[in-house]
Amino acid sequence: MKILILGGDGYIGWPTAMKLSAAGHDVTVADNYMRRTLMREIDCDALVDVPNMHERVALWKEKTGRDIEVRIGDLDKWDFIDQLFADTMPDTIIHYAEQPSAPYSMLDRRAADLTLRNNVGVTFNVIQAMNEHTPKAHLVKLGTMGEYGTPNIDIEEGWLEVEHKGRKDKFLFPRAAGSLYHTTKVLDTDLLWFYVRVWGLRVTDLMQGPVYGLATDETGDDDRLYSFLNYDEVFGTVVNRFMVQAVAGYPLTVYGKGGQTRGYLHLKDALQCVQLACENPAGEGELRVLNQFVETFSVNDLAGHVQASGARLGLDVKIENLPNPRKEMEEHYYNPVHTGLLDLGLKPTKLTPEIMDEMMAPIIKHKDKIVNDRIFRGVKWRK
Ligand code: USQ
Repeated sequence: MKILILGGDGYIGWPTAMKLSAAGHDVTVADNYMRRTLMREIDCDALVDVPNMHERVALWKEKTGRDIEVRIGDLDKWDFIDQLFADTMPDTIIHYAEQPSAPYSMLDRRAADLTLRNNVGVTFNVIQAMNEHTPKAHLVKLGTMGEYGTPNIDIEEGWLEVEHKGRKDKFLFPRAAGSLYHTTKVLDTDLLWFYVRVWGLRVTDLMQGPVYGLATDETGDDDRLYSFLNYDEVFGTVVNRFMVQAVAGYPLTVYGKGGQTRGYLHLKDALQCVQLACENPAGEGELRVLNQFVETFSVNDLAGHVQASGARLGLDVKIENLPNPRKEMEEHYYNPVHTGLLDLGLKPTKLTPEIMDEMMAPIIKHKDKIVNDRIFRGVKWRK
């Protein structure tokens, strides 16, 4: 397939490009380096240096002999995306091109504005570009489990059948996002659902939980091919942060009571899921929603797993409960369905002690680069 990856420089974007290229697909990546720009602005950095896109594809070519095409530009600008679609005419579009951080979206008015406009604006442009150039193509859009929030009932896979006053109908599962970032993903889903109904687009919305890990089948232990490993509060997600904190001797930053429960997955599984979605497309006029995670943990469970791994590796890991800077439930019911991707063939990687210890290795190797001051800054949801 001809696959266009929007946001191909990101934490999941670049590993996806390598995975699909290795599987024999013809891959083009587009990115405007927004994550790098924002990281510089807020003074944080990935733990392992990340070469730019042109350097990355050159390394990939040297390693595998395969070509990946790179386009640098802003997908929120119609001229750029219009030309990109006209030149590449993709069969499948993977859309990751969004500001991905919940804390960043809550930082200040300007960051909120950028998140809202970029995320919804790019999704709108993708829909328009598909309609203009590739109306039969399949869009694989990265959503988030955070669109559902933490309701006191089981979370279904995208849709809910409702019986009301003796009649039945099916609706998108109620959404109650916990940050502006998560809310932009709800808005994306609504835009997509509208154009699926009206224009008959084919769309898969992947409701992904927090991802962890760095090495994939394609990187092996070649540091130069690694993605961004962020451990700062804004761009780092909780498991990656806890592992870096453990290595740095910084007490694990559990927010509030630590009963917050989410569905997690390894980066390798995120790639499997995206590949399965691409290779088994949604039908014409279908918005297929898949819940993308393999197991649920509370923050306390995760802190326990990282502490245990630290003990096996000779690190004395402490845990600290900090006042929660976010507004979220710290004890709640959480039982989301996640059978769609398993039915498509997902082989889950569980967070076993072996996987945990294996993920700590590159962090220990780059320990000297950890800057403790970047770990916690307390971005509050409400000032
Ligand atoms: N948490 C802590 N301590 C920390 C960091 C986080 O207790 O040092 C807690 C948070 O309060 C939250 C949970 O861990 O309850 C997960 O936080 P996170 O920062 O790992 O994830 P989140 O901000 O929700 O966002 C991440 C990705 C986002 C993706 C989302 C999936 O950045 O792109 O959409 O995970 S989900 O969480 O299911 O909405």
